[in-house]
Amino acid sequence: MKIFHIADTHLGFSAYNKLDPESSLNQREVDLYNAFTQFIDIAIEQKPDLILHSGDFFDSVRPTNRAISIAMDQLLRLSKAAIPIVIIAGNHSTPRLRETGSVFRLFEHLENVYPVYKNKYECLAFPHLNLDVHAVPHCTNAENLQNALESLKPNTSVKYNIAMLHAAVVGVNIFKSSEFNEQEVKSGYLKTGFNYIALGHYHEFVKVEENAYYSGSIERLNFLEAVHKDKGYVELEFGNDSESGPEDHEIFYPQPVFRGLPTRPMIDLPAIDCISIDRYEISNEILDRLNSVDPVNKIIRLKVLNLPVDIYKTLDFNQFRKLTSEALHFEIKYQVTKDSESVQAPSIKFELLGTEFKGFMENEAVEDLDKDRLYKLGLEFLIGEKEGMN
Ligand SMILES: [Mn+2]
Repeated sequence: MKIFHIADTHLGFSAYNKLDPESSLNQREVDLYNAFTQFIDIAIEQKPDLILHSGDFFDSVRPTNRAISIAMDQLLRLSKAAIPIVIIAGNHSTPRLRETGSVFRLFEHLENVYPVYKNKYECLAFPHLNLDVHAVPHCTNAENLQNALESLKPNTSVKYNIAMLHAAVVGVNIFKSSEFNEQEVKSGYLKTGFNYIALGHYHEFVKVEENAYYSGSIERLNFLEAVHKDKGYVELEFGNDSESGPEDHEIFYPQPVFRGLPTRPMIDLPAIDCISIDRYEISNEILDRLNSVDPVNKIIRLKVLNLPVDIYKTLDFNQFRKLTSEALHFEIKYQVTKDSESVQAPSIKFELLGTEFKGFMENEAVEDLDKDRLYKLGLEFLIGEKEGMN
């Protein structure tokens, strides 16, 4: 028996300005569709007995029509190939209000597609595999989550028990991603009685317990993920000795094999700390860094720290841009300093929103934009105040 575990496909995610030349859609949006479609291609070819999707199927609670239609197309392919897939809701796909409804309801109409999204634990039986899937979706409140976790118990009358969970597991190691509505689960709930626990939420393939793994996301969604080696899915092999029951031997933990999917390169160049170099060499240092990579179709960032404001004003931004014009996305993050003190030092006390924003704008380096106008527009958006207009 072969099982695939995937998670955090974030369909509908988009970023940066470049468009895909073929479809004229946002290139990153297309990248994620492509990665997901490639996974489905592999599944159709290899015919696993079951696919587990551990949440954040879509990037948002209200996916676009396009994201929904691509998802439906791909799930239909699995459905027609009679490959069952269980999908649990993650924090990116759980509406906070019941009235919002869930897009996962649509999936209930597809044969072999089992969405779990109702704020509670559900057990799905696959008798032909002698297997139960115990699924805990993202829950909208702590009480529902607690109830769901307490229902999470292996069924001793089947041979295999698999649990699914979309959460930040907190134990010896902490697998959080610092999102607003992530739910934390103590590692004690990852019980040893399950043959496998398919986790979602943390975007890197990682072992959490002997029987519990995050499969990670299928693309790098921000620069924190630039260091992640590979993106893909997990393949599990359960052997074919379906005659003996679970009480006959010790619990079996399959050895997961990580399978990479092709992703777009994301490079966070080594940061330049201007404190450690001659101030008149800063521009050359930046150029050296930019020349050290082939930028074509890549996502690249460079951080320049402790940059004196007078040097910042002399930098040739056009030259930097030219060097990286073939990148899918390129950004330099400048941390500018005045009078030898960093202006981005964190302040502990928070002022009124307008005051905070003013301070932020004063210290933020703005390239090629009318800073004054940007400040006024920002203020208008943030607090509806039109400064300087009577
Ligand atoms: Mn996610």
